Amino acid sequence: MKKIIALSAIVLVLLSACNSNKTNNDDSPATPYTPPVGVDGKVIASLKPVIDSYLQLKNALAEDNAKSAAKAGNEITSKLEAVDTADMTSPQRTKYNELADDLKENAEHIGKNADKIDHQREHFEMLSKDIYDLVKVFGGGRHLYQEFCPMYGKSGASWVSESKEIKNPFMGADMLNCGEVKEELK
Ligand SMILES: [Cu+2]
Repeated sequence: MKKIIALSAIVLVLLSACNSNKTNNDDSPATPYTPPVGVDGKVIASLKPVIDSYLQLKNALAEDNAKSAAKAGNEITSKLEAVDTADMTSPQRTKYNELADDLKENAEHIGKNADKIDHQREHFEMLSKDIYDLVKVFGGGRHLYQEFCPMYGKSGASWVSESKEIKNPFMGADMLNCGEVKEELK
């Protein structure tokens, strides 16, 4: 009996650690999207496919689909190569080049590990940080959100999403709705 009580206590703690999946289905943005001031339209247009592929990757991981994740990872790599840096300002280009190197490295690892979803998720965590920084500088071409899951790794992990509805790319079906919206990215 004691064992059962102890076990249910553990289960309760685990459940409450993840009770933040407030159902917020209001996905209709109140305001139309406006890109950050000072970013050239051509740059925004060439970065959009990178964000598209990132979101595909994020959704594939949420579906525990390592094969689609690998495909999206490879797409990120090729889309990054097509980004228009000529129309960036000098500080923008410096920042972009810095991020692009890391983005490519992590995207390549994800592309090469179509049978190792845990490994893909490790790289996705790093990739997501750089995507967040990229969106902060250049915008994401649409309304985006930074979301956070406290259950992944040692101290939790963040990702970027097109939806306020949590579909956790780090936990997949195990804890699909675990997480919360941390920031609306503008
Ligand atoms: Cu790797």
